[in-house]
Amino acid sequence: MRSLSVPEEVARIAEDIKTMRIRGAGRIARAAARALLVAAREFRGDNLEEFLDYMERVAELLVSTRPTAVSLPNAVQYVMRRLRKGSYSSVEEAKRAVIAAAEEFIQYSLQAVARIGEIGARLVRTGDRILTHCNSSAVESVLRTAWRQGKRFEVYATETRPKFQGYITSRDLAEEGIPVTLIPDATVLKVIEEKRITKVIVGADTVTANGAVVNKIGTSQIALAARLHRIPFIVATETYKFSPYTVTGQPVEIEERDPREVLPEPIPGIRVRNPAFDATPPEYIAMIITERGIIPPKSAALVLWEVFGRSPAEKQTRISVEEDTAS
Ligand code: RUB
Repeated sequence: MRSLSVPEEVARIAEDIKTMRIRGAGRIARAAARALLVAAREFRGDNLEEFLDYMERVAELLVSTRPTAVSLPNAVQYVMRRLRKGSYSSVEEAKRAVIAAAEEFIQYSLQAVARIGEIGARLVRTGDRILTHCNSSAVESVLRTAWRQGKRFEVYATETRPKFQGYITSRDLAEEGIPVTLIPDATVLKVIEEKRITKVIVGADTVTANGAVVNKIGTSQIALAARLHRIPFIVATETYKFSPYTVTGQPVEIEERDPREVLPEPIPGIRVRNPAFDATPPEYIAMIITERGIIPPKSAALVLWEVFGRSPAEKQTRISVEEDTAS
């Protein structure tokens, strides 16, 4: 473990991603790009080698904050690849490359979420009863766009234990005027049966090369319930959540979070498991809405080819952070 001094805002972003004050795969990616931008902007010195080494270490720090959402390393690699590929005569020039790439990524990401909204809204019909899980900006974009187009439907949002992101979804949708019902996670099958849910739409943290979707824990159970009742299970996700690492067979690491999120006070003799994500196999997924269009999950490899080309997935190492407000 090597330690690293970074500007306060960079340390705060890293900490906020770790502690989930910044959460959701898209937001995490944009925050990481922003952190690289700030790190570059605030770098003091004129030694190019030092700057390049420093940026690599900031990149490693950011990637080590949460393991599952591939949007994080993809955002970081997007910026860092630009830096690595260029040839610079000064630190200022190299800084400009980082800043431009980070701004470009953030802009692309925001536009992608809006585009997913437009494309996904075409699938929403008046009279739909849509079930969603956790809190996804991409899903919210679909629902908000459809609602603003005048379609009238209702949403069932799971609480999403143990961190209750379903409350964020419920509040956001209610603010838009969309009728929303908050339900405990364990009621999904009953609600699907009783309320005759017409579609499930969820977001993604990672899409693998074979079209499996890694999303908030509980997603795969909902997919099973949807399959049982022949309801389309739909995923809304930006293409930077497709994982180039899985092309070479690297498994997706499922984050195991603090047991205290489940059981705040330990009880002797009781063990707690708290995996934060699970994988839904492609067979259970009707379609994936991306900013480039709607694809069947089996076409995930084609998206990866189109978005990432042949570039080999680079492995990141972990380092610890030391806040240095003076830098
Ligand atoms: C969030 C989660 C979301 C995806 C997609 O998990 O699983 O469904 O990240 O979200 P956590 P978005 O709260 O643990 O980060 O569409 O906003 O990227």
